[in-house]
Amino acid sequence: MTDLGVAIIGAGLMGQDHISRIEKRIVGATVTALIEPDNERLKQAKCLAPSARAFDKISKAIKDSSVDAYVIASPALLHEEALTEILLAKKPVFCEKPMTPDAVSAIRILDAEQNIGQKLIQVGFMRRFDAGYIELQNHIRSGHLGELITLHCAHRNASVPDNYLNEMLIYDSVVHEIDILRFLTDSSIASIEVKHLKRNKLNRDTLNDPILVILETLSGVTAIVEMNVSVQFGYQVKTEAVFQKGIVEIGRTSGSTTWQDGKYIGVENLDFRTRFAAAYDLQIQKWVNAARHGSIDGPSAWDAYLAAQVVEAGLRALHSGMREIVKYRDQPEFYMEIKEN
Ligand code: ISE
Repeated sequence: MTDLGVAIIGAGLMGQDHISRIEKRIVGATVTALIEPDNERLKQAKCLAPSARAFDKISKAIKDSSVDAYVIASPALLHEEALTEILLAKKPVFCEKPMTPDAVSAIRILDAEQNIGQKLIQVGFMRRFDAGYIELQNHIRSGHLGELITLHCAHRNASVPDNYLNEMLIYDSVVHEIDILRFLTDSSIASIEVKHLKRNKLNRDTLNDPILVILETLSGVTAIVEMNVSVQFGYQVKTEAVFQKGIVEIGRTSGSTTWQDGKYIGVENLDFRTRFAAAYDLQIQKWVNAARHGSIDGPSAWDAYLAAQVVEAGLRALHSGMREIVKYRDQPEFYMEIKEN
């Protein structure tokens, strides 16, 4: 079987990371096309995928016979237009999170995918492919520790770029906890509340960080999330799950510890690309395997829509300081039997 020819839309940080994994770490796919308006980024991307051809428009890549599938890693505001074009061409597409910036546009994508009649969109909630989260889900499902009571989550970034807005704390960062809480508990999120913690004054004045986010599922599990994007020292995503009969902790810094000269030293991740490297690889490998048969193997557009509804309530909560209730539309039959990892 020949490799799946993949077009990368958006060759920034994440786009380039996906190019490297498709070219060097996974099997069955090759990057054949690049769609990136910024010349510098395009040049960097070409170094990672020398045989890929550059296109200035998605419509031109769609007409090219070397392109079988798409990875969208452009800014979220551009996703809807790209997804719509790709769906019309009936091609498989992996779309980075958030799929769209709000629930209304997510619904338009759901409608478009249903009109095509084929699940072609897989969404980049990579935590679902992380060994720690999968293990924790198994603990919860098996019930051997009794019922899950609560989750204490820490989501810490060393720093964020200047274009990172306060709202991104919810739609770009906490969106991961929003998706993974449903994955872990098999229950939808019923409400969300946001508290501002003491502001880290090392931040630029306009960034109101860190925050504490309280998510509650329909089944009654509460997750308390410290969302902190300016910890300076490195990148951490950790969870402590409290059960009736025990505790499970995931996400501790892994790797070796060295004892030397009266000190002990370990190395911390600097960003998500290393912390979740194995999860990203597995996610894209599974997507490639499924895309070759015109299907998906991971979070769907429906999962992205559910997250978008919680994000909308979260944005209200960020500004109101109140507990906001989340409402969803009914799940269409079309999205009912999706094979997940
Ligand atoms: C970034 O976009 C990600 O998706 C990372 O996983 C998250 O930790 C970070 O906060 C986001 O900005």
